Amino acid sequence: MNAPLSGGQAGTPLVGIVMGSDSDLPIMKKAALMLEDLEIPFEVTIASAHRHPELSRQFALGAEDRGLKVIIAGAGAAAHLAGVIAAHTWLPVIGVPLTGSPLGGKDALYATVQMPPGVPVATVGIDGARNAAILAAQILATSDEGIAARLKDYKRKLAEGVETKANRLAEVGYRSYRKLD
Ligand code: RP5
Repeated sequence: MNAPLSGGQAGTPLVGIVMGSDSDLPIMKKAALMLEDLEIPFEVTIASAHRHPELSRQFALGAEDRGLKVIIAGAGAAAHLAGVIAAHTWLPVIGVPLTGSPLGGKDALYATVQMPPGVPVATVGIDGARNAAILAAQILATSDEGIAARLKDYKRKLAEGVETKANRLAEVGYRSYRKLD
């Protein structure tokens, strides 16, 4: 039993994005878009630690053979997906706790981050799908000069954005300043 996979960039996927439900896609899509920007091939699918544990297990067990180097797993509520994936592979797993439940994501945060010793999940902030993609890229960049160069460029643009805002604030003053998009 294999999860049907949807791809991103051309080439063998290096990052696997998996989420607990299609209702997670609006947030998890941000990870996919970030990986696209960084030109990193990835796959995307849905599994569920509770509703379809076998599919989640098979996704994790096959990840290494599919060529994945990092897995990003997002889920909301009692979010055990990232932990279950981490239990079935030695590949680094980045967990994305998601909002949407009546507890607003704190439940997912605790469920994702608080793993037992020996089975870590590198957990980003609530709804931090974009950061998960950047962290995945940083892991890949330790052995890929092209990804490292694109990451450096991304970080340079972030810094330029701060300077642009600081210069504009100095120019127009805090009373007239309007937030930039
Ligand atoms: C979690 O339950 C999913 O990751 C999702 O965040 C939440 C709700 O799922 P749906 O009822 O929308 O399918 O397992």
